[in-house]
Order: sequence, then C-alpha cells, then structure tokens
Amino acid sequence: AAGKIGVLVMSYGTPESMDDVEAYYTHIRRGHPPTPEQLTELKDRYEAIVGGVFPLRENTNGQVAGLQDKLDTLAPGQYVCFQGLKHARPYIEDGVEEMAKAGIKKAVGIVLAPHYSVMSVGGYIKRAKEKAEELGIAMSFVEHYHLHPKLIQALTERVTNGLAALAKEAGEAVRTKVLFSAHSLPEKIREMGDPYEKQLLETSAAVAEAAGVTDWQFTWQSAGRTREPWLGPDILDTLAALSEEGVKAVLVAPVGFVSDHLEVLYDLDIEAKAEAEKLGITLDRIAMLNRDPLYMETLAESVMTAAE
Ligand code: FEC
Repeated sequence: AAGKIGVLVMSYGTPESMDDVEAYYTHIRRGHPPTPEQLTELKDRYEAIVGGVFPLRENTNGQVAGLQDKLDTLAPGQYVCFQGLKHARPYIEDGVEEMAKAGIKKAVGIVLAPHYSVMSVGGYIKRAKEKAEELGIAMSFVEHYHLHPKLIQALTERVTNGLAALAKEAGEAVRTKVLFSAHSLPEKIREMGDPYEKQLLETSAAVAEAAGVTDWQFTWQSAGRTREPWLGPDILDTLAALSEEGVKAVLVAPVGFVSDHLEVLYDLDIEAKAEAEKLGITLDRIAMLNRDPLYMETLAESVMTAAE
C-alpha cells in the first residue's frame, strides 16, 4: 500500500459476542463498569433485536468494502481503506497502526455518521489525529457530509417509499407525520455552540423538501441513562404529543444513523413501535442506508475532496 492514500473509516463499533458486552459497555462509559442491572438490561436489548445480534459489525464491514469498491472505480489504485472503531476492536488507534504498518504516509479519516458534534465525530477525529501524529502519518478529515446531494437523494427515496408503504398499511386519508430523528446528546453541547443540532435540522429540511413533505418534525432518541439533562423531546414523548394532535401514522427517518443496529432495531422498531401501538398510531421506519450505492458515492466523493 506504500504510495497510496490511506482511508480510515471510523464507526461506533459493537461487541463481538455476548461475553464481550460488559467490556464494550465499560468502554462506552469511559472505564466505569455498568451495574449488573444495567448490563443485563443491555444484553436483553441485544437479544431482542431481529435479524440476529450485533448486526452493526457486518454492516460496517460491508460499508468499508463498498467504499473501497467505489474508490477503486473512481480513482483506480489510489486509495486503500482501513477500519477503526470507537468502542470495539479494531479500535481507531489499531486502524491507524495498520496504516503505518502498510507504509501509508498520507491518509483521510471519515466517520460513518453524517453530522458533526464535538462529542461524536469530534471524538473519533481527536483519537485518530493523535495516533497519526505519533506514527508520522499526515491525516486530513471529513468532518460532516450531512448535505451531500447523494446522501439527500438516498434518504429522500427512502422517505418516499416509506410513505407509500405506510399509506397502504394505515390508509391514504389518515393524518401522517414524518419524524426525523437522531441520537440525543447531553444538553450542554448547546452552550458549546456545537453544530450537531443545526446540521440535523438542515438534513431533515432538505429531505422533507425533496420528498414534498410538509408535515414533519425533528425529535431525539436513545438518550443516555445519566443524571445530566439530554436534548429533547425524546421520541416517546413526541409520539404522545402527536397522538393528542390526532396523528394516526408516523414514518420515522433516523437520519443521524446510517445502518441497522441496536439504536434503530431496538429503540425504534421495538420500543417506539410498542409505544405508538398503545397510542393508536401506526409507526414505520425508513430503510437504513447500509451499503446503498448513493451513500457509498457520498463517502467516496467526500474522501476524494478531503484528500486534495
Ligand atoms: O448496535 C450496536 O451495537 C451499537 C449501536 C449504537 C450506535 C450508537 C451511536 C451513537 N451513540 C452516541 C452517543 C452516545 C452517548 C452515550 C451512548 C451510550 C450508548 C450505549 C450503547 C450505545 N450507545 Fe451510543 N450508540 C450505540 C449504542 N451513546 C449500547 C450504552 C447504554 C445506553 O446508554 O443505552 C452515553 C455514554 C455515557 O454513558 O457517558 C453520549 C452518538 C451516536 C451517533 C453517532 C455515531 O455513530 O458515532 C452521538 C450506532
């Protein structure tokens, strides 16, 4: 790979097995082990998701392979992809070490999450940068790609298809709302002037406009179980409010996420769906991007621009 540009593709990471959940959870909690109750509760959520446990690993592997294919088509022989995960092996630092071992001198880092927050993407970049400086790799980064036209197009197609399926299920005439969502973060990011919220609203507005949707709202999901305040309203509260307003069908578009994983397959498909059912609302979710060709092009074009 010497002479090629390295691409460090970074993603959240998921445990490798049920035995590995405790170490994973401890890593997420910055070295503080969960209580036995918290651990059991998280394992139960992994057991409950449809399609087998830990789908995020396979999905991330697929996205890295898909990006490599796309780069090979657009710029043959120029780029080589490596994987680095935030909370599981291979860690971000491991990915940078692999690049160094392969003789890479110049690299681009990109995160499989379109929106920048100092607490999410900023954290990935900081770790990669530190390791790259230590190992003498010159690295640049894609900080966000939340308005890339191909990302917007891919999401718009999913909203359009999702609404058509929902209308068949719930009926054409019922009041339908599109709920864009993303992972909540502690409220303190607001005082820090963080762009996360603004970028999420920009993606949501762009997709709504392209899909011709006027009845939409943004809501948060998957807030952490800590004492500090998290950004709200949470999707469960939003559903209750919508039911008061007479909304009967909801299409959730989790635009802050790019693959099928726990926060989508459990928090939306199981938890939010059950809450909606109680409230008499039919709830569907758009298909996730996973290896969608338009998403792969979004990543490849963003990497190539950052490498210039
Ligand atoms: O499928 C899987 O195995 C992993 C699914 C998963 C994704 C994900 C994405 C994001 N998170 C973000 C922020 C936080 C903050 C905390 C936090 C905690 C958890 C826990 C699990 C978990 N997250 Fe996550 N997140 C995923 C899974 N996340 C499990 C621990 C139990 C729980 O609270 O539910 C709180 C940490 C703390 O305690 O201090 C903050 C953000 C994203 C989206 C951007 C990205 O992908 O990086 C932001 C996928």
